Amino acid sequence: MRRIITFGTFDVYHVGHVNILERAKELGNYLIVGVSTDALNFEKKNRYPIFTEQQRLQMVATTYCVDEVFLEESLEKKGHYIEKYSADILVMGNDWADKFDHLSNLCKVIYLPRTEGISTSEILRIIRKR
Ligand code: C2G
Repeated sequence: MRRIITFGTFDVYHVGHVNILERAKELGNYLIVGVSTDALNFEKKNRYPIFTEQQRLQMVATTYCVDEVFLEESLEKKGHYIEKYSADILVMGNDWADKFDHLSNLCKVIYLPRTEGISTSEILRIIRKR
C-alpha cells in the first residue's frame, strides 16, 4: 500500500487540477489531498479564492481518484501532514520544483509537470474579457 499526499488551492477547479490528481494517484494506491484554507490564501496572495474552502474541499473530495481530503492551514506544516497521514510520496506541480526537497528525509518528493495552457488566473482573465 503506497500512500500519496499532494496539496493545492484548487480554486475555479479545472482539468489541470484533475490531471495532477490522476497522475499522483497512479504513483500509488491511496491519494490524500490537502486543500489550502481561505485564510492561508489570503496570507499568501492578499485575496480570497473565488470558491470557499468548503466548496473547494467538496469538489476535490468527490473527484474519483481522491481517497481523503483535509484543510491545509499552513505551508510550513507539510512535514507534519506527511507524518500525520503516513504519506510515502509527496507530489507537487513543477511550479514548486525544489521548494520541498528538504522533506525528502520524511518521504519521496516528486514534482510533476503542469498541464500547459490552463490556469485559474487565465480562466478569470478570459471571463473578465467577455
Ligand atoms: N496544476 C497543474 N496544471 C495546471 C494548474 C495547476 O498541474 N495548469 C497543479 C499545480 O501544480 C498544483 C495543483 O494543480 O500541484 C493545484 O494547483 P493550485 O491550486 O494552483 O495550487 P497552489 O495554490 O500552487 O498550492 O501547498 C501548496 C498550496 O496549497 C498552494
